[in-house]
Amino acid sequence: MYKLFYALKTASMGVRVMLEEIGTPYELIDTTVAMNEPRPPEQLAINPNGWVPVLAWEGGAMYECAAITMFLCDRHPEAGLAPALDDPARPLYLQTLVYFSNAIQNAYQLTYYPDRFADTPADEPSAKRRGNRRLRETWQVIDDQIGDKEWVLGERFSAADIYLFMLTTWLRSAKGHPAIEAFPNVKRIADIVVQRPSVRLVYTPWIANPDY
Ligand SMILES: N[C@@H](CCC(=O)N[C@@H](CS)C(=O)NCC(=O)O)C(=O)O
Repeated sequence: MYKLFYALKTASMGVRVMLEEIGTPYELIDTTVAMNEPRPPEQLAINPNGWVPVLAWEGGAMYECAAITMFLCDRHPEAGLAPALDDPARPLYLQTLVYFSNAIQNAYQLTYYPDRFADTPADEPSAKRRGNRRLRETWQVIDDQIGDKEWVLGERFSAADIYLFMLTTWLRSAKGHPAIEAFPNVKRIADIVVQRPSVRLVYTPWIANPDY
C-alpha cells in the first residue's frame, strides 16, 4: 500500500493519477503547501524541504515528482506507462520527464515562489517576470518537440502525457503566464488526457473551475 502526501493544486495530483492508472491501493495523507503552515513530521522526515509529492511504501520512501514517476512506472511495468529499458522511446521519455522537472517546473517556481529566487522583496517582481518569459521559452520547446505527434513519445500514451497535463493545470493568466492556446500541440494532448477516467477523478476540482 502506497502512502502519498497530498495537497490540491500540486504535483502530488499527478502522482495520484499514476497510482490510479496503475490500479494499486494507496492512501492519501493530507498536507499543505501554505508557507506559514506546518507539515506533518512524517513528511519532513522523508523530505526536509517540506514540499510534495512525497511517496512512502513498505520498505521505502522518496520525493521528487519526476523520480517518483519513473520509479512507479518501473515498479509496475504491467501498467504500460513507460517504455522498457531497451525501447527506442526510452531516452525521449527520460529526457522529457527531467526537462519537465528542471526546466518547466523551475520556471513555474519563479512565478509561484519568487522569494526563493530574489535577494530582496523588491527584486521579486523581476523574478516573476523572468519566470513568465521562461515559461514561454520552455513550453515552446516542448510544443515544438511534440510537433504533429499524437503523444509526447509518438504513437503511444505514457506517463509523460500525464505529467504534461499536470503541468498545464498550473497555467494562470492572473499570474501573467502564457495561455495554453499559445502551445497548440501541448493543448491537443492535454485535451485528450483530461478525458481519462483517472484524470477526471483526481482533477474534479480543477475541471469544475480551472482557477480553483
Ligand atoms: N522538484 C520538486 C518540486 C515540488 C514542488 O515544488 N512542490 C510544490 C507544489 S507543486 C510544493 O510542495 N510547494 C510548497 C513548498 O515548496 O513549500 C518536485 O518536482 O517534486
